[in-house]
Order: sequence, then structure tokens, then C-alpha cells
Amino acid sequence: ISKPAWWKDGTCYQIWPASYKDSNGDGLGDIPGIVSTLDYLKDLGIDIIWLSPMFDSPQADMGYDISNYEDVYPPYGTLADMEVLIREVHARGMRLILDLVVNHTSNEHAWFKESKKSKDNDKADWYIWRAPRIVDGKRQPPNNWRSIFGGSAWEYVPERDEYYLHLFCVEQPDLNWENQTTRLAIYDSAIEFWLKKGIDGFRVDTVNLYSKDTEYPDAEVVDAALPYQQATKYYVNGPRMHEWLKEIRREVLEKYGDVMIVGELPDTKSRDEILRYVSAQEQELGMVFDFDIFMLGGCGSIQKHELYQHALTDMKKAIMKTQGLVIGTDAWTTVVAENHDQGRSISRFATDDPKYHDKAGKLLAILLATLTGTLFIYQGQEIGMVNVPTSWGVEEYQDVSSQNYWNEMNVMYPGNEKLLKKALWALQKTARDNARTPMQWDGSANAGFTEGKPWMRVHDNYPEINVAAQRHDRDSIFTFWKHMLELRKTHSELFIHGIFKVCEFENLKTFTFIKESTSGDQALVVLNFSDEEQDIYIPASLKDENLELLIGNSDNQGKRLSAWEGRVYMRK
Ligand code: TEU
Repeated sequence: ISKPAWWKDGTCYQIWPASYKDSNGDGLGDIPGIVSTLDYLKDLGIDIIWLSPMFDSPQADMGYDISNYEDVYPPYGTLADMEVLIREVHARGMRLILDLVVNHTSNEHAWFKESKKSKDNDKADWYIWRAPRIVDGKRQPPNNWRSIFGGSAWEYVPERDEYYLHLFCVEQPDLNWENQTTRLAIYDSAIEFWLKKGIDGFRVDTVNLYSKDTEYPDAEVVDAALPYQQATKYYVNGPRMHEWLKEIRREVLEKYGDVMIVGELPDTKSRDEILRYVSAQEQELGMVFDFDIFMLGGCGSIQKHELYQHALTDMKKAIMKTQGLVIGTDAWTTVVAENHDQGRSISRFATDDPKYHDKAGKLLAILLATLTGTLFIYQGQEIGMVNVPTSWGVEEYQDVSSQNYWNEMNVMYPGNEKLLKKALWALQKTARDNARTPMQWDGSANAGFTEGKPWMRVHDNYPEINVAAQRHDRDSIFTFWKHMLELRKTHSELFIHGIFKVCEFENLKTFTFIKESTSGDQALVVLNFSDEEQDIYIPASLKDENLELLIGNSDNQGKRLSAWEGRVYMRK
């Protein structure tokens, strides 16, 4: 058996550059700011850093609209700053991965500026152009597809008298992957440029959307109230996806050794389909982020206000699915509960009630740190940052998808106070803004994030929840995470690589599971996801065994779990 890849055992920390750490007082995080915190991350027990887009960009979608893959957004720093970051990360024995955003570029990328000029320029078919459809003598988009961020997925360009496709914002035209010259340019500019600089891999944005149904048929009308329809069927996991991912592996990645490739895999439910991407034998991706956990309670649906409280069994199901990917296969999986597109895990999956906040944060740390796969922690998760306050007005929400949703609701339901109130309620629960409030470093002005005016409002609770308050406090969520990450490594066969078995699935209050290593070690993890005391379930196979407490999030010695209590037992 060969030694497991470094990217399997490593714990990865995601940095969202705008909101992480500002070093020059312009109110926006930056690369020198990141460098100044590397010892902090090392101390937490981080092995890999994933940096969200810091490339040059007009920031229509916070950097997921890239205008130059080979340069840095000036307020974040320079290429030289990135070189320092790469060096300093490596000097501490850590690794760095970047975001690879190649489904689309910015409309200000030189490729697109050229492409839109005419129908016969060099890059005329580097993007997806189609003729208008003429209905009753009027110009209409080529089909009825809805953009993921709302509105039509097509935008008209007079110079060409054609529309281009944008699955996301208008400012994010989709690249034409069918064109081999385009693909090679992408590989060269977005991938190899950075691998040559010494980065260790990529998180691949929307890794399954590049191959579309090139007939561009109309999508079925599911919601007649909407002017444009969800068309995922025609662009998710399209016919040439696997061919192209194999091409990237074969033609590009192979040259750079054991790079880490984690793909973001939206809208993919089937286990077999996921395995096509992550089975080692397929030679495509190392692992993916499955979306089931993020979609709990109807999150991610177009009508955000139709959100409901998911049941604990739904969450168990989502986790069983990702944990099950490694069973009987040669695939690898991920453990993730937060990122820059989601509400905070403590608010979504546990409770942010101040009475239970610390315990809930530690409960989630127990859950995540005992699961199999590469573990991802999002900035602020390690101190239990929570969703934005319910009192914030809509003007505090900065994200383009939040704003589009709000505008759409106002157009569709003008003056409907009740619905608009619900829409704001839904934003507070699901908006991407929840993950984008500035990192809470200390109790000083602006949470120590910036000495200037922060680009986005700092959460009101920063005097209570911040790094400085927690770092040296034995009882803090931070210290608990640190301890959990150490245990995860000490018992890596069990926690990082073990087999996961859920117990008493139907229980709606407690989440109980066994982890078992190939050498036969066993751990029992018991987690109370409720405000009330709960019994501890001990499966028959462990009834007569000697169970020793490894760690818990409470001093409770009792035979029952107190509210939001979690424990890990080891079989002696
Ligand atoms: O997200 C892809 C994606 O599917 C999102 O639409 C996701 O479903 C949504 O944000 C949930 O609220 C990636 C990036 O993570 C996101 O930040 C970008 O905006 C998007 O791609 C476009 O690049």
C-alpha cells in the first residue's frame, strides 16, 4: 500500500481574500495581510490553504469574474506578493492551492473584448455566441435559459448582432470549451502559469458546467411565473466533461507531480456520476465538494423564501453519501460544512443562540474532525462566526446573487410586504453575505480586520466572538478545534481514513456513528443536536466493550447527553 497523498491527510483552510485581513487600511483584505497570519494558521493545525480568487478582476462576482489569470487584483497586492505568500506558506511546511475559474471569464478579459468585436476575429468563437430568436418581429434570447444568478442566461451584443451565454452574471461570459485552441489557452494561462510559480493545486470552480448541450434547446417550463427557466439538465455534467477533465490531467497536471485537485460539483445527485469524477482510476479529479449538505432545507433553490428547517436525518443522509463514496471504491472524499457561498454552519446546522453558541461550535468540530476525507475549514469557522444579525437591512447585503434575488422579488411581488419580509428573512438565512463579513480578529475597532473603513459591515458580535479572545482560552471553540485537529492526526487511520457507519438513523435529535479503521480500531461518536437532554445510544456491537472517553465538549459526566453535547469514545 502506497503512502496516502498529502492532500488526503491535510486539513485545508479556505481564505476569502476580501474579508480576511487588511494590511494597508483600504478596507479590503490583501495578500500581505494573509502572510501576517500564517503562524496563526499553522498554530491551528492547518496544512493546506485554499485562497479564493485574488486574480485581476472588475469584481462583479467578487473575483469569480477574472479579467487576467496571470495577474493579481491590485488592491489585494502584486505577483511579487503572491510569490512571497507561496514561499512563506512552504517555509512553514504548508501548501497553497488557488481557485481555478474557467467556466467563464470576466467580460473585461482581453479574450472576450476581442471576441465581441465581430464574427470573424481571431477569438470569435472563444465564447458561446448564438443568433437572436425573432418572435413577433422582436429580438429575443436564443432560448429560455435562466442564469444561475437570475434573469436570462443570454446577453445581446450589437457589434455581432448576437447573444453570448452567461450561466452566472452578465459580466461572466461562458468560455467555449468546444474550441481546442481556447482550451489550450485556458490550460496555459489559468493552470500552468500558477503551477510554474510553485502552487500545489486548485479548487476547481463549477467543475461540471463546461460542456453544454450544443443544440441549446429550450428548457421545460417548470415555473410559469418565471420569465426564464432552470436549464441545469442542459449544462450540468454535459457530454464532453469527462473527456476534457482527462485531457487536463494527461496534458497538464501530470507534468507537475502530485497536485491537489478538488472540484466543486453542483447539482449532481447520483453516486455513480460523482464517482466518474473522483474514482482514482478515472484520472480526473482528486475529490469533489458534493452539494447535498449545502442544499439542506431548500437552500440554493431559486425561491430562497421557500426555505424550511431541514431534519437531522436529512443532514445524516447528506453526510452518509459523502462518507460512503470511499466504501468499496478507489475514490476519495471531502468533509465540508462552510464556504464563501453559504450561511455559517453553526447557524445552519446547530444553533447560534448565545446560550449554546460555544457548545454548538465544538459539537460541529467533533462531527467534522471525526469524518473521513479531506477536511475543509472556512475562515471564521474556527471561532464560531455566525450569520449576519437578523436586524440588518437589505442594504447591508453586498453579494450580486443576493441583490439580484431581492430585485427580482421586488419586480415579481411589488408592494407585497409579507413576501418581501420573508425574502429578507431568507437572505439572512442563506445569503452568501453571511460568509463574507470581515474576519473577527480582536475586540478593537472593525474587529481588527482593517484600520480603514471595511468594504462590508463587520458583524455586531465581534467584541464577543474574535480570535484574540479565543486563542489562548482553554475553553474556546478555537482551542477545541485545535485539539480536534490534533486528535484527527493522531488517529488518522480512524478519523481521516476510517469507515463510517451511522447508528439509529431515524433519531431526529442525536447523531450517532461508528468509525472503524482497517486495523480494527473503533470510535463511537455521539452528538446531541437539540436543546434537551438525550440518551446515549450504544450499538449492540459495542455494548460489552470497554469504551473510554476520548474527548467531549462538556464536563458533564452523566449517563445522558446534555443540550448540544458531543462525545467521542474509543473502544479499548
Ligand atoms: O459557485 C457555483 C455555484 O454553483 C453557485 O451558484 C452556488 O450554487 C451558489 O453560490 C450557492 O448560493 C461558484 C463559486 O463558488 C461562486 O462564488 C461563484 O459565484 C460561481 O461559481 C461563479 O463563478
